[in-house]
Amino acid sequence: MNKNSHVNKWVEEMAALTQPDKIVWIDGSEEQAEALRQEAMSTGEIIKLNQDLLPGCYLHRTAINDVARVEHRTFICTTKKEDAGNINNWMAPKECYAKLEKLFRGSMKGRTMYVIPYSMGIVGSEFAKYGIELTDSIYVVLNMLIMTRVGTSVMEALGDSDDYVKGLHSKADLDEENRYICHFPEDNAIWSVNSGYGGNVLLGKKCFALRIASYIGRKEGWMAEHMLILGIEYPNGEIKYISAAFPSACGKTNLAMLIPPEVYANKGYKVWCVGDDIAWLRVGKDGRLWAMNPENGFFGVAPGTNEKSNPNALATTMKDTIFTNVVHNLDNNTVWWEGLDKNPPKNAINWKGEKWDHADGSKGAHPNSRFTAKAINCPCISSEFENPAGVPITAIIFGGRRAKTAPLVYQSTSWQHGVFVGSVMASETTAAATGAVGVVRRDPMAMLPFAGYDMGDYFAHWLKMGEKITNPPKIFNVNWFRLNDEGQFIWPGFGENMRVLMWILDRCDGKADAVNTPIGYLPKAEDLNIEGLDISLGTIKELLNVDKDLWLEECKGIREFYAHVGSRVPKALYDELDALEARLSK
Ligand code: GTP
Ligand code: SPV
Ligand code: MN
Repeated sequence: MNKNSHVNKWVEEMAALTQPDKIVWIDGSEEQAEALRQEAMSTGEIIKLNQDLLPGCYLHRTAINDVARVEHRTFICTTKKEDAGNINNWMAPKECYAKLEKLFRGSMKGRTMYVIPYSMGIVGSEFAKYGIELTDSIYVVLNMLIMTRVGTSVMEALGDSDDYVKGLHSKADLDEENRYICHFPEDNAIWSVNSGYGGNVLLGKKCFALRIASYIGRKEGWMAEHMLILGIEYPNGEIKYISAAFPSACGKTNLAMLIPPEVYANKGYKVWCVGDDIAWLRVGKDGRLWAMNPENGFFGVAPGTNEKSNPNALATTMKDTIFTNVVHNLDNNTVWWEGLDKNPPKNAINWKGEKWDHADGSKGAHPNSRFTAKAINCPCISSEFENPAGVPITAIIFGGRRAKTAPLVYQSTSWQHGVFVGSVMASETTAAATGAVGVVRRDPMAMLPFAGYDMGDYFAHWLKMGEKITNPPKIFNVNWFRLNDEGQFIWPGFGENMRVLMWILDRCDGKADAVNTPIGYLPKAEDLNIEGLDISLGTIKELLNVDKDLWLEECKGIREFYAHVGSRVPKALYDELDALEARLSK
């Protein structure tokens, strides 16, 4: 089917290892996709949902021990251990290949190997990067068809080149004890075995577009970040773009698709989504930082998505969507999840495939259940979504889930200080990865599980990028998740977050005032627009409170974290830490 001898040779080698019964090349056509859906339905791998209510939509359930990314089984395999750094799990490439070859040997016997040529970015464009994923899972094929640009056009764009990411995936027997997600940045290769869950197996996403791409980006002078990209349109038609890095399940999809509250909507403000999870950022000829979304769809968290919190995401999932690990409503053959509405279905199957009665108090959908939906089906998709150059970024936002400590918003005082703010981010863990939920951990730039090389070098790369951007975005930090003493969220969040974004853009425009505090610039409480909100000025002051003792404690934690990251943490960041501590101690 193709003329690229590098690709043919590699596919042959991998087939010799995994021994599939047959090999099928994915061409990107609807006919082929439909035939695969039919096959997956016949085996129960996917269930066709009510086509009147949810046209083109299907339900899939993963194995119950395979519902999230497995960070402890994710490896960066560089020749030198130092290059992977202290934060990443490391194995020597030779050792890792040998170990995984045993698991892959014959793993596709009796199965089909699908060859998926895909592009991250617009096929044929300057910044696009190509990958080929070999997989024995139709579910993976169907998801990749939504999440990336797939098919014959990618092979044409690749031509005779061997510059593509070689991804090998097999479900094998889904053995948790032998589950490995391994990256070989020096070989442009990813091997994933014994999982069938999203981030572990849709190799274009976290594995390529973040881990491998961050490694390539460092060499080539650009950045691959765990960031949403959104545009805010002013009543005069001008659009300003923001990118924001929050850890997994901390609100990127929600912010990227936000609906302006009435105070802004009535004046003609609009919000456009360019991306909800990953941004590739480059310095443009104009000296600004430009961001593009390499993906073609959304792999979004289902629970909590509803008509009020994120109507745009909900609308996006009304057609051509694969739902994973949600509740199956047997009465009308649709889906449900916690937080969709207050009417859990009576006649239902839970994410484990069992008859489910919500009255027993158990969750029907897995907390990390997801929808895979096409970006073009999103009502607020940006007109720049398909622009290969991306969009110019005015502000970068970092944020996480912090019950106390971090205020609603603050601004860094320089690029270097902003990089410091990003590097010390911390957040409570969520269901997006296996392990304990709700534990505060450092998650620099929301990249802790995704940097493809040493974290200290990664910080240095951020600082170096700052030197190249003559007109850099301003850097901010937000926290939508502050809790009161009763454990409730103080800030209403979701669409109301636009009020904070407007202060941020006003700051970038030199239009808003600020208070200079030890941690950075904070809004004056009166300067946040709370018109139409049932919230007092006193509450805003509480949200903006900076507790010096908590922050001094924080500094200790940061010092420990930097020590753990290791010797490559740039001195400039230690200078920032010393200066912060000095300001707090005054
Ligand atoms: P990944 O896809 O894992 O990278 O997650 P994400 O960062 O895109 O997070 P998402 O927008 O899917 O939100 C995750 C959860 O946080 C959902 O249950 C949301 O309902 C909830 N959430 C999002 N934004 C807010 C907010 O502003 N306030 C509160 N309280 N919850 C929010
Ligand atoms: C995340 O966990 O940050 C996700 C979902 O966006 S996954 O694709 O599983 O990584
Ligand atoms: Mn994510």
